[in-house]
This record gives sequence, structure tokens and C-alpha cells, in this order.
Amino acid sequence: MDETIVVVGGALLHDGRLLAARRSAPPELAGRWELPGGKVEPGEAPDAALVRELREELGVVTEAVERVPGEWPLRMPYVLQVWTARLLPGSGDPEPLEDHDELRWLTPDEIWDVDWLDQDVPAVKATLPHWTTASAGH
Ligand code: DCM
Repeated sequence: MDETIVVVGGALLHDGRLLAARRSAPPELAGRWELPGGKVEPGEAPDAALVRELREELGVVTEAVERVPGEWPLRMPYVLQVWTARLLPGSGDPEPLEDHDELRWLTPDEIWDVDWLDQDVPAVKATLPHWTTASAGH
């Protein structure tokens, strides 16, 4: 029986840059950077959950592109899965509406300039081979 709950993180890619979001809560995670996202609800598909979370947290309209292979343990019972995503035409720019207090679009050279949550480090690394596919074209 699988009792894990999936947290889906989004590698939102645009013009060859990855969006990093700085958490404002809870206190033990505040100030650290993450791939924005959140918990998949019962009966919800992970890619749909990601689109919902990015709309709620950042006010953007996105499309999940592809799952990044891998799964990273968080505090029980959560595990982190990652999808690449892109902004749909007409979406506004992301804004830190909830859970975050700063956003940055990072080039591949800048990717390790922010203090990622420990568990996001391997997940961010795993997104690197996927950058071109997701951010090419519209
Ligand atoms: N989380 C994480 N990395 C992410 C997204 C979320 O480690 N990229 C963690 C932080 C929380 C839990 O997952 O402990 C649920 O996230 P949220 O509070 O955003 O729903």
C-alpha cells in the first residue's frame, strides 16, 4: 500500500531561465528557495495539481510539460516529484501572491546562486537536461 502524499514542484521555464521562489513560511523553511508547487489533492493528477498551485501561488497560467524522472523524500508522508512547466500565451508574469516573498528567474549559470531547500537541490539538478525542451517555442 502506498501511503505517500505527492508534493509536486514546478520547474517553470521561460526564455531559458528557471523560476526560483523564496518561501516566506513556515519559519523553518522561510528564506530558503524552492521549485514552487504544493500537495496533490486526493483524486487529482499531479500535473493538474501543479497548474493549480502555480495559479494560486503566483497568479500565472501554465501548462505542465513533462515529468522529471525521480522522486525525492520530504518529511513523512510527503515525497517531491517535479514537472517542467511553461507559461501559456497571455499569462501575466509570476508574482509572489502566497507562500513566497521573492522570485528570481535564473540562467543555468546562476542556478546555484540561491539557497535551495536541501531536498530541492537534487530535484533542481535533475531538471537541467530538460530545460531546452520546455522553454523552446510557444
Ligand atoms: N516542499 C519542498 N520543496 C518544494 C515544494 C514543497 O520541500 N519544491 C515541501 C515544503 C512543505 C511541503 O513540501 O513541507 C508542502 O509544501 P506546501 O507548504 O508548499 O504545500
